[in-house]
Amino acid sequence: MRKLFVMTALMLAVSAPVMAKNYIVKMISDADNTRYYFEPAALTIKAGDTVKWVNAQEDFHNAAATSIPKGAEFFEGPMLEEKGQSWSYKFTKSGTYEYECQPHAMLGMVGMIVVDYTSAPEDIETKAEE
Ligand SMILES: [Cu+2]
Repeated sequence: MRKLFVMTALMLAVSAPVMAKNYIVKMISDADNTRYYFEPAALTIKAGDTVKWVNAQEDFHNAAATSIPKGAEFFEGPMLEEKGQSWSYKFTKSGTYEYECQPHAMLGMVGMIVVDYTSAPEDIETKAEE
């Protein structure tokens, strides 16, 4: 009986679906110090997880991919203009994603999401300049 219980528990553990997680990245404006940044700027997640970018102040921000794992999608979130507005993206392909806030990229507002593992250099696709 005990053996059966252990076997059943093992089977349940193997077949239980892995719960996808949700992460939040804040978009922060510190205009007094001319600092615009994502918090956290770097995040490691798993394939199937979702990242939600939240505008922390009344300012313009978005999140647009600049380099992605080959075969993934160059995501480009809409411009968020009000405090509390957010945009979510579900990462399904493993590898390294780099992104920027387009209005503040020149001020260093960039971020990185690593999904499962860091991409090898030859597996990264960089967005062509527009
Ligand atoms: Cu910004």
